[in-house]
Amino acid sequence: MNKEFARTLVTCALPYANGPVHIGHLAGVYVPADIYVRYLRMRGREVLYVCGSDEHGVPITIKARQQGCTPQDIVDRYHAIIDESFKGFGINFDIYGRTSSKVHEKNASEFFRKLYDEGKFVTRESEQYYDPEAGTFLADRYIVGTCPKCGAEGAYGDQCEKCGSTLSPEELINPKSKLSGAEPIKKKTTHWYLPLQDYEQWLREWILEGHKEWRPNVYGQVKSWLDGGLQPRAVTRDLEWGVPVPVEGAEGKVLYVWFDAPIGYISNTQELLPDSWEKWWKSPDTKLVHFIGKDNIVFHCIVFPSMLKAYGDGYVLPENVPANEFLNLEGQKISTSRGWAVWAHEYLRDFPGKADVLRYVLTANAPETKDNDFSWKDFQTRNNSELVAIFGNFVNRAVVLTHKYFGGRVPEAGELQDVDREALGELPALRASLEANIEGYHFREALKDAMSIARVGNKYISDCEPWKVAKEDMGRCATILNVSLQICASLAVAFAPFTPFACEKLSAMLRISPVWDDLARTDVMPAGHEIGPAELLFAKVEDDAIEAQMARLNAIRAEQEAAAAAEAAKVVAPQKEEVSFDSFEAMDIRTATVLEAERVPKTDKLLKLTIDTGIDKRVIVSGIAEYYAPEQMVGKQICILANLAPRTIRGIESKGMILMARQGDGKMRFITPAEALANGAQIG
Ligand code: B3M
Ligand code: ZN
Repeated sequence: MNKEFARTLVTCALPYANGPVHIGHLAGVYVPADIYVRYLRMRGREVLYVCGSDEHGVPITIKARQQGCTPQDIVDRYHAIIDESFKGFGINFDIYGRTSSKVHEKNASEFFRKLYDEGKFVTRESEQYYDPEAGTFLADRYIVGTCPKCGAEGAYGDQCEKCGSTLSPEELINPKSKLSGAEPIKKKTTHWYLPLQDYEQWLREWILEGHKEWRPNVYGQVKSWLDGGLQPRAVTRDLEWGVPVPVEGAEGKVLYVWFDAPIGYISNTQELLPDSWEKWWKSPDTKLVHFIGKDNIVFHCIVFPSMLKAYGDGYVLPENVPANEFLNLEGQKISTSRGWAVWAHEYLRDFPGKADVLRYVLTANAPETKDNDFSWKDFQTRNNSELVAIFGNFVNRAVVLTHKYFGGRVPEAGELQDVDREALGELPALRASLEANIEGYHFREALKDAMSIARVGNKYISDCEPWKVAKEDMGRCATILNVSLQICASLAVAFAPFTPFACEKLSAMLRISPVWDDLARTDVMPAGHEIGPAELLFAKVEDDAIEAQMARLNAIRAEQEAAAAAEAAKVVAPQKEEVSFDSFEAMDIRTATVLEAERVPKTDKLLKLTIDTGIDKRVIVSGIAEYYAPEQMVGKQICILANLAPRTIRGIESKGMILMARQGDGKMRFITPAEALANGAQIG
């Protein structure tokens, strides 16, 4: 567990190239991985940082069909967008490859072939849905129908997006092929399966016994999969888009995307280092760490390791899989189909020069142990009252005052006082804590440690007030600024994994090229060293920027609510129990006209209506004030149940009832004859 490794191989989940990446992806996978890698590099460790686009799978083929282009067009477009976004956030992989590459096709194909040749798969025949018109098997996603759980139309064969239920295509009511609209039929097909149950015991020993230090959410998910008993898992699909199954008689079949995608980590390494990739994948001295989101745990902790185990040949297994939970947006689950997301590339467009701010906020709120929420208000607050008001403000004061009093040269420190020693004395423990937290994958806590250093500095300079001291004791002022500048230098190191752009700027401003071991040192800034002009590290985020983001989200929310209301309106109450004709006949239903209407005092819902029933003039108290104002009722012809037993409501005797129609969302309207009739006309 505490083995010393010679090198670290860090992989990030390969994003599907069927859409841009959003803050959920950044917070869950890429920002934490990047912090980790930057930290290791600063510590001089040998690191390889591998990612790439996942360019196979059914959703890509669906998107291509929707847009009338080829799957290749789709992946080309999104691969470029995603690649660009990562760079914009300073996430610079050693390679950002693609699973549609030649190297990958060959590698994944050979991987399958070796397992196939060695008899590591079992085959199974099963019945699967087939589109007789399109002449092709249908992936679950290609079958739509009515959800058996909630009745929503357009549920997919694997999931209903309305109620979130996991489904199988067999459960759908009125299943239809998305390709042709035809009713799918069942047809026999054969696939290859990896018998995961054969690896169960080994997985138990390796993870449940050997990796108790893994995050509880990861360990717990693995345990519950293992306790539930593993099943053979299909590794091929009837589909045209993907890596062809390299076996005779497998025409029209490709490798299942979750079989080929993790092999993509290896392929991308090969692409980058054709001659030395094995050092990264086959040496026991390599520490492999997979950064992923929680929905990928089973694939990285059970399926891929079993594949590697089956393959043999000394492949390394992950030393840790620090999977994160999910990030919500303004209290709602992120949903790409509904547009409920903050897209990485749009953020970079809307907040130029503020990549660090999002990195900071996503780390401060990282969903490390539970789902967490991103809100624009919190984003603004964290920027303005933490990055700007603490970190930025401290650095700015130290640099500006050094220019003001000492011509931009680091002043010599005199004898240190308690307050100086205390401030500097806090740094080593914070450094140690920061290091332990990053090495233990607790990035949120690590960021707090970095921020604590900024707080120490900010408090120190506020307490010492060098701008006042300068009036009477320049020597003391020099000491204070010397100490402040040393803390600034520590900040340039401590924050570098988290906010790399600001730290580059800070180092350039201080004219230093700090290394990790400069963190917490007190002599990084030697007396006489000339610093550059002051520049702001962070700028305030103004209200209008936040309002613009909220306006976009509010519009989506309003659209969702309108759609939900329209759906609710359509819900029809089930038919009531049968009644006899006599019971119906017993009801005296008639036309009548409203003569006067007024609110019943101290109620929200009740109107007192005086009506002409043709038989008499009478009062009916009705609960329609929510829907009609009194003046809207006067003069209207309505229908009433005339012989309902009288009731006293709020001291008013009500004789009869007004007939109202009520739809699924509760909206009510009174019933009026198609053309005016005499009052008292009988209905029935
Ligand atoms: N393409 C990402 C996802 O589930 C998936 C990861 C593959 S990693 C080998 O969103
Ligand atoms: Zn449903």
